[in-house]
Formats: sequence, structure tokens, C-alpha cells
Amino acid sequence: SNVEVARMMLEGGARVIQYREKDKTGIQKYRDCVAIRDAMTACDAVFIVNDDADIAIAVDADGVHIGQDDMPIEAVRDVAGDGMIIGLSTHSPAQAVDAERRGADYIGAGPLFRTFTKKNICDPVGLGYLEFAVRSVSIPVVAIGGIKEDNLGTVLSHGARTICMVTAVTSSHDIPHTVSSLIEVIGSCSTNAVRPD
Ligand code: 3NM
Repeated sequence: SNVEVARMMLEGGARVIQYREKDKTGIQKYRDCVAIRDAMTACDAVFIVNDDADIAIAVDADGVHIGQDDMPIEAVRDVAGDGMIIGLSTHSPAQAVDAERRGADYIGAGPLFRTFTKKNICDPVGLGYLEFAVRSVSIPVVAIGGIKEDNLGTVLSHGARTICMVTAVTSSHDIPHTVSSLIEVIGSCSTNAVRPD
């Protein structure tokens, strides 16, 4: 279940988890989020809810994540307040700059590679976009989309330090082990970051 997967991610050392669920009802999502919230509070980890600002507020999540076609970030900020982390998916340099200007606390930058997790998504944006975003905005840039163990080094070498992985983690037969070894790879690359000019 979503809750079991979240617990295993925490066991492996993940300290930020986003709840992303497209197929459940509101009550099912709310119940999942209450349980994940409790598990994450015990680990002092950051909990972000995708799409549903109302659920994020109701369960006292740390943040909400929205996409380009969702409610405008200013409206989400009005509802969620200054204390809520708001993340925005971006797919182009203009969107990255615009997201920061409009008050996003972090951006997603992707999809870097082909992904089958998200429907109706644009073609891969390429690593050049990631590098642009890392250099051009001062908020955290979360690299996303088709990132797996075998291309993680490439993503890190283009400046990413905050990585979002879905399939690479959820398809693992040993989620805690997979998460902890991915964290080790990310940590070992920290001296090679592409720094903003
Ligand atoms: N958003 P996986 S790519 C949810 O580019 C999502 O905005 C993306 O899953 C974006 O690691 C993506 O399985 C899917 O490719 C990421």
C-alpha cells in the first residue's frame, strides 16, 4: 500500500516524500495522508502532498506540489498560507524563472528522461534544462523524470542535488536498501556540483 511504501522509504533514509495518487477517492487519499503524516512526523521528515492543497492543509503536511495546469500558485498560496512549502513542476527555462518570481519554494525540473509514471507529459526536456535551472534560480531544483540508478550519476554531474525518483524506488523488491544506496550515491557526488555563476 502507499503507506507501507512510504514507511519503507523512510526506513531507507528518505527525508522528503511526496504523496502522488491519481486513482483514489478523496477519503482514501485523506486516510493515506494521515497515516503517512504520522510516520513522517516520527522521523522528522518533510511531507508534500501532490495536487490537493485541501488535503495538505487538513493533514498538516509540510507542503503541496502543483503543476502548470493546476490552480495558479498565487491562489494556492492564499489558501495554504506562507508556512506551506509550495512546489511547482516546470518544463522550460521560462517556467523556471516564472515559478521563482511567483513565489514557488522549489521547482521540479523534468522530465529529464522518458517516464511512464506521469500521463500527458511533454517529451524529455534534456539535461541542458536542468543545468539552466540550477544556475538560474535560487530555490531548490528537484530533478525528475526517468531517473534510475544507471543515469543518476549523469543527473548529478549536471548540478542536481535534489532528486525525485518514483519507478526506481517503487519497483524495487527491497525499497529500504534501494533508497539507502541511492542516498549514498547522491551524497558521494556532493563535491562535484555545478555551482551557480
Ligand atoms: N512529474 P519516474 S516526471 C510525477 O517532469 C512526474 O514534471 C514529472 O516518475 C515532471 O521516476 C514525473 O517513475 C514522473 O519517471 C516521475
